[in-house]
Amino acid sequence: MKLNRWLGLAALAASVQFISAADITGKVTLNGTPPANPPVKMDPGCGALHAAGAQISVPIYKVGDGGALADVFIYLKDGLTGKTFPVPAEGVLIDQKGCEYMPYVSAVQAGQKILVRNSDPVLHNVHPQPAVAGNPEKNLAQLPKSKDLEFVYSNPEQFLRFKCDVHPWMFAYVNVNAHPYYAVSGKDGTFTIKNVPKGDYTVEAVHRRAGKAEQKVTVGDANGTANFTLNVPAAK
Ligand SMILES: [Cu+2]
Repeated sequence: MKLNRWLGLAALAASVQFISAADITGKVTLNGTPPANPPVKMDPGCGALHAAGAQISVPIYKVGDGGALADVFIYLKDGLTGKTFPVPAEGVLIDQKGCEYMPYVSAVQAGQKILVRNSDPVLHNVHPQPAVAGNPEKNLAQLPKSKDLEFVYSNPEQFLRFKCDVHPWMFAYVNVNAHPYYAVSGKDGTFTIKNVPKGDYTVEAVHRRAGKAEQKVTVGDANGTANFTLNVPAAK
């Protein structure tokens, strides 16, 4: 009886500790001047979906005021070993609009649905090209305004590339993460990783071209902070 009660209290304490959580917030800044994003020359069908004379480019570097860097994937690199997490039932949506993938960079939990929509009046061909073994490559035509396509990846993979075989400028990158503690930086470079359990972590920030950086963060009762500076790589 005594033992049972003790076990009960221990379990309660463990779950309380796990429930007790705070956010990790921060900002990513780019150091240096990045190369210009490559301009896109759309075909007439896609071009007609944009204002006349609109300048469209592949958004490799999205840099805001003071070097604020968007589309950086930030996640807890370690500190969660041995823990498992439920997969959200709701999927993450990528829309094809004006012959661009929106958003360009996103993130899901491994096993979570990625929904790809075609809001355009033209045919797209959705072609994910995973690089991690066990994540299947697919290649599916999608008629205008047809049903959303669904993709699921079981294995973590950063910047898993989706391309369109009809429109060679169309790319999207999805970060498939092992657990729910991640974020993608916004236009102002900021991010929030929500409800992180108390603990000591390594937080890593990764950009497709500007590389990565990491730092140690402790999450207690108060929110943790992690600001990152990434560097424009030296020209080759
Ligand atoms: Cu397309």
